[in-house]
Amino acid sequence: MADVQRTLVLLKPDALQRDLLGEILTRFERKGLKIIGLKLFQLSDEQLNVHYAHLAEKSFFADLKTFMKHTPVVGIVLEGMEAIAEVRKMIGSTNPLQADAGTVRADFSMNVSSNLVHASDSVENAAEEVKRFFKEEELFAYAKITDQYIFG
Ligand code: IDP
Ligand code: MG
Repeated sequence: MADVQRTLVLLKPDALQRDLLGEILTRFERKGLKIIGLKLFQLSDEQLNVHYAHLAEKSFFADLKTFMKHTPVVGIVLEGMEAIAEVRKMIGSTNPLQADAGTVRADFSMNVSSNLVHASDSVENAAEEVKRFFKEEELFAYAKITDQYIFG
């Protein structure tokens, strides 16, 4: 049985600068993923230290944090069946040059350090990341008349 899951997406400053916010959000909408949370906000150094803690020892860590603070980012919480793996599939591999055609990163980027989008990669990380960037009152559970067609 497929689980209904929530996952955290960030549209990075390069997506904002390149006017790709709507294009990327549209792909998730078309898939049938439900937008549970959505906002524009500025990332802090403290948030990035936690969010990218697994990369703290990398040579590109400082540049990554600077890049992520260039402009506000769009935070999105999406709900859907197996949403965590499905959204990772839709965004493609970390390095756009290795991402499959048809994914966001392959279709719109050629550079690992400006790969347009973040998405949670596990059940545990999704739960932590949703909490990291969204307050409880910023998340919405609601019915859509299309739920029966999308969720079965
Ligand atoms: P992910 O975004 O696909 O989950 P992670 O390994 O978690 O990939 O890396 C987080 C982000 O750090 C990447 O999306 C990318 O922006 C940046 N990054 C990862 N590897 C490199 C690299 O080798 N050079 C520059 N930036 C990198
Ligand atoms: Mg990651």
